[in-house]
Amino acid sequence: MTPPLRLEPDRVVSTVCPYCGVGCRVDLYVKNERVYRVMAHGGPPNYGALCVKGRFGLGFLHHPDRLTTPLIRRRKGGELEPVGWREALDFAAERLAWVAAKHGPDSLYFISSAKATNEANYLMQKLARAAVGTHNVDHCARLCHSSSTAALSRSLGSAAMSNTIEEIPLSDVILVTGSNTVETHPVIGAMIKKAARNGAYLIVADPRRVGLAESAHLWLRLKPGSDPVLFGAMARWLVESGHYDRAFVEERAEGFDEWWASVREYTLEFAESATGVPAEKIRAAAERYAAAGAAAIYWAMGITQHSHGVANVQALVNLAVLAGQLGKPGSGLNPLRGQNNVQGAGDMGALPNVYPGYQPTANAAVRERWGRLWGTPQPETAGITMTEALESIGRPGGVRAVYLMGEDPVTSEPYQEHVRAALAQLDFLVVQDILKNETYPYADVVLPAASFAEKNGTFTNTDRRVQLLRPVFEPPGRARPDVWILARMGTRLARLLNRGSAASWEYPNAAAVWEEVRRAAPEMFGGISHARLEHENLRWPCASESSPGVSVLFTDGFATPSGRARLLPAPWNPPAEQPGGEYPLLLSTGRVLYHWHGGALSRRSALSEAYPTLKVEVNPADAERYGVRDGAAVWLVSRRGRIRAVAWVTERAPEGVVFAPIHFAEEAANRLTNNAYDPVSKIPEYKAAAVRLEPA
Ligand SMILES: Nc1nc2c(c(=O)[nH]1)N[C@H]1C(S)=C(S)[C@@H](COP(=O)(O)OP(=O)(O)OC[C@H]3O[C@@H](n4cnc5c(=O)[nH]c(N)nc54)[C@H](O)[C@@H]3O)O[C@H]1N2
Ligand SMILES: Nc1nc2c(c(=O)[nH]1)N[C@H]1C(S)=C(S)[C@@H](COP(=O)(O)OP(=O)(O)OC[C@H]3O[C@@H](n4cnc5c(=O)[nH]c(N)nc54)[C@H](O)[C@@H]3O)O[C@H]1N2
Ligand code: SF4
Ligand SMILES: [Mo]
Repeated sequence: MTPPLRLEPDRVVSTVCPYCGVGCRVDLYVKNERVYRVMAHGGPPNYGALCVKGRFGLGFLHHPDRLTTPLIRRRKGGELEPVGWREALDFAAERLAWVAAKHGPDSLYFISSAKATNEANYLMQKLARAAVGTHNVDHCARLCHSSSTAALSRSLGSAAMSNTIEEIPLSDVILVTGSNTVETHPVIGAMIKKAARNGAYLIVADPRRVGLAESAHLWLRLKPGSDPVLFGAMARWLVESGHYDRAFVEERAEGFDEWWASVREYTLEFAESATGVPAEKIRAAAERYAAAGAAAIYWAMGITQHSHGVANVQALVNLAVLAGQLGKPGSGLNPLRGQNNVQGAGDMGALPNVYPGYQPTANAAVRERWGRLWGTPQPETAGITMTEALESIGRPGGVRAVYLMGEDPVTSEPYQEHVRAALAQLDFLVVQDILKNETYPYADVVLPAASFAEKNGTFTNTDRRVQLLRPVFEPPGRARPDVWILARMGTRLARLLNRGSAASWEYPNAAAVWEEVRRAAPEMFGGISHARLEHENLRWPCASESSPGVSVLFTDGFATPSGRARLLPAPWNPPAEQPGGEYPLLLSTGRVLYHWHGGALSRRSALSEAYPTLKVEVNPADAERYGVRDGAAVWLVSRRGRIRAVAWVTERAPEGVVFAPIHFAEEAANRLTNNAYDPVSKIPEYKAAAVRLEPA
């Protein structure tokens, strides 16, 4: 029950929304130890705005499914039973150490969390690298922007958004592609719509008629998976017609000849046939984009989540470089980061190939430096990605034990049945979460964590803004902050595996962890302290206490070894599974405004009443072809499984494509999806599987 709004709060605490990467500042109004109202705090990054999730989505804090006590399963097949912290931590550490001793450190895998703080992510990768001695650590960015990271890092040397939220009004042209911004980054979506009303030219490239397509001056309804041709043809046309930024390319880029050879075929006519977008619109989009004083590209999962996701991002990078749309306010490349702290989890080195601050694990001098810092030698063997780890379970030399923090692979990884089979084969699984999610039943140890509202620490939003959390409540029952748990696990594993000193795991609080991050990655974080964050807004890179941090990236050079941007071919390949025969439709999966991923958080809040059932978008022509009525129950069937949903017959979906939201664990979209991966980024192909539609 929501008490009346005029209620006098016991206290109002200002903190950060736990849902998306916009990182809105929120004021939580508390009465009788419950949040009864959420208001925007004012100021950046959200300037008074909030979406429904920030406002009405925090009910999970008080939900009966909160984990409140540690649990252990003494024997496979036995029950989970409540125990004290000491017993749970000893039990987990002894078994992890036993697997590491018997099968080697690389038989362990550490899944960190983009929902957890920077400090917790730092400790998770330290647990893997220092206490155990493996680079086997990753987080959900693998399923998300790994394709962006791969392409941006090799071409520009840095993978973060090059512009900031404040620069949205400075762009003359905004190109949004593969991002349903209005529903997934709603506050940024509203800012883009406002910019379009105030004179910016808005181009949207998306197969679906998503919210932003309605506000666009130009909507390019491309066929799913045809992005390299669309953006390759735009870039090719700019060069052919002389509209590209020749001076920029000559002074600041390299690789032109090889790239040019790779787009030979991509004439406007060819692009029209491959993408379904009229040549005239492609030409207009290219010319508008290149002619703008400042033009920014925003993208998300429609670009990255393909078995050729890296090529998709590369095509955007090439376009920006050829048009010279980089390194100026309002002009740049902007991967919209999804989770509240996915930027931070990467920054903290919760990735198999980099230490905190993106220092490469492949570099011996870097490894030596970290070895000195932590007082324990660093592994030379490269780490594997989270998706590779999952595929390796049950195979010779594969992963045998997993430490999982704040991630729900049963709902979020592709091809659910094979994920369940893999988890069931593990020797040992630790689940550290705030709630009973879908993966929890597979756990051998459950460690109850404190939520964002019950701990200290920092989140880094999509435009590199590091923000301080403030505790609103005590954690429920015996739940403890992730940092508290990981530090104790570190002490135990370091001792059992005889790696480094237990003293290096003594942290009185989250701020002490952050101080270690500052010392370890000074160019990025040296100037940022918890104390400064109390009253200042800071972005990385921020090297000194007197610096306010950097907003626009690449103003005077790229972060590549040569300082130049690298143009690279972006080959076009179709999705791994093509519609046809028994499975004539293409399934695209994704999000709606009201819900969050597998629903662990949002479906335990008032949002459940606002959006209670799974609806799949079906184009009217397909509805007629397969005998499906609007509002009727249907089956979606792929080679890997089937789910039941309600049909929403709508022009939002293009003909031949059905769109299913991922938020309903009991009818999980990932029962249908294909475990095909991009060869470089190892991202799953969530945006293309072959399915059929049946009336239920
Ligand atoms: N409400 C809500 N918001 C969220 C989340 C959530 O669960 N719920 N999750 C957060 C996270 S972690 C993330 S990563 C972001 C994701 O944010 P988005 O990427 O905006 O979310 P999706 O629903 O996956 O949308 C993908 C978009 O790509 C389009 N698309 C599909 N296939 C193609 C293609 O082949 N080419 C192109 N160009 N476009 C295509 C789809 O039509 C859709 O508009 O959202 C974040 N925000
Ligand atoms: N078919 C399909 N599948 C997809 C996608 C898609 O578009 N289509 N998108 C992919 C993408 S982009 C992403 S990011 C993933 C997301 O997939 P997940 O990261 O697995 O999804 P979440 O529901 O956000 O799970 C986070 C877990 O963290 C827990 N949690 C929340 N706060 C805390 C905390 O402070 N501490 C701890 N320890 N736990 C906490 C929650 O209870 C929840 O169990 O899904 C991927 N899966
Ligand atoms: S836009 Fe994102 S950060 Fe802001 S209130 Fe909504 S979910 Fe929270
Ligand atoms: Mo994501």
